[in-house]
Amino acid sequence: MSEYFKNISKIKYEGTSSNNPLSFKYYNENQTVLGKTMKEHLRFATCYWHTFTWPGLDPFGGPTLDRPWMGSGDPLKMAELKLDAAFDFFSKIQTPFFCFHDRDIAPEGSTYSETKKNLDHIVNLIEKKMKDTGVKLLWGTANAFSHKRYMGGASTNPDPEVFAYVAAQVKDCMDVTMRLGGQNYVLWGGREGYETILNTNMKLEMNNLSRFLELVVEYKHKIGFTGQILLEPKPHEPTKHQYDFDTAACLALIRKAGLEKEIKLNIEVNHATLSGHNFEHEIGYAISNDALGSIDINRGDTLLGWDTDQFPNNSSDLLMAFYYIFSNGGFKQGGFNFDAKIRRQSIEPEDLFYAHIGGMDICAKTLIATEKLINDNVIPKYINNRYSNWNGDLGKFIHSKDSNLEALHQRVINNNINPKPKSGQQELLENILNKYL
Ligand code: XLS
Ligand code: NI
Ligand code: NI
Repeated sequence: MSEYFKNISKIKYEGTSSNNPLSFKYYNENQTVLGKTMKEHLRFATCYWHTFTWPGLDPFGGPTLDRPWMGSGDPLKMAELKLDAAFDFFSKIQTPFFCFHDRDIAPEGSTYSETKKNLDHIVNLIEKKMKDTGVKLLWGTANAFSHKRYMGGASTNPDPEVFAYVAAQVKDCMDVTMRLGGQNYVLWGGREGYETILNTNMKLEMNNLSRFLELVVEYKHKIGFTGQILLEPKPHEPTKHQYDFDTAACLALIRKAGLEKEIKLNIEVNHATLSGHNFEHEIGYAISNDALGSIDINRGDTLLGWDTDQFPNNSSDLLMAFYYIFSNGGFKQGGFNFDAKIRRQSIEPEDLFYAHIGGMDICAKTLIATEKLINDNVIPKYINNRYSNWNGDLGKFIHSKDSNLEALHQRVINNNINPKPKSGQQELLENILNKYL
């Protein structure tokens, strides 16, 4: 037990009639939905960075979150204190998983070897905590963006020494992720992009990024890591242009490296919206290309143009994405990571609980609605009907070896083809969907 969360006990399901703010209203981990328990379907993870490492800074103001492990003591002792608080939190909120960056859990030292020593020290303690609490690791990742050595990018840096440095860091982080039984390893570019084309060799940078992906996959096989390797799209922030802009751009990078069988995607709600898409578009695009690996569940703010990383709180933002995910079998190795942070005025320990409770409840509520939507079979009925002619003669002919532009030209003339437009029925479908929200 940690001192910090000592006044809060394990959060229980109490249903919608409860007025206890420290209880779940919808998330009932053992409730069966679509043939599995909520816990098995949702595979929630708490993230270490926003929840335990972010001190409440914004570009105009310093830290607002007064946490015992953010004091000025010995950094390694502080990391131990943070670890106690984190595992106490995981056990009380009951997300079965957690996620981390190497630098969230252990501080950098003055040399690479010292940094590695710090990491190993903390990982030994994490291993024990995981054993004692049963909390598992959804994924690990390397922070290759905070330190100034990465200001010009990591694998896309103009300096090959930075490439070598991030390669070393990712090797260690993959080792640690594997040792802790991580089910995925995530690569988020951070600064794998550029600020101005005036100083940038784009072709070289993109080739280097491709080489980096190759090295990661090669190492995965070398050590026998059985988790998924995931790339996380984000259009900008911190850099102006990022090579991993959205799902489509990431798939182009992965295919350029010939790694489409090896790398899948970790899709984040707020990154989807920043790239000018909505979450369901990014999910649908990934699933249509067999590339969905896991999700970072959060939300942005339609009035703010940056990554606000708020906790999700609205079923209508999530329903169609959930529908896509769960009508395609849900996650096996992936899960729902709360890559989300409380607002900087939410300074009490309880605020961290309210945030996660709200996020878990809205996902549970949406999952229940998704079950009904899937079982009622309304959407496939409309979609199948809309595309049904593709099962007919002409549809089959178009995909056959005998078809070509001339043959199709001939058919239009011979069969007097004259397509009649049909309604897309969008408003009707929106009204139907409303019944499920
Ligand atoms: C930042 C990203 C980051 C990744 C992990 O915007 O979402 O948190 O998920 O590096
Ligand atoms: Ni984000
Ligand atoms: Ni993320």
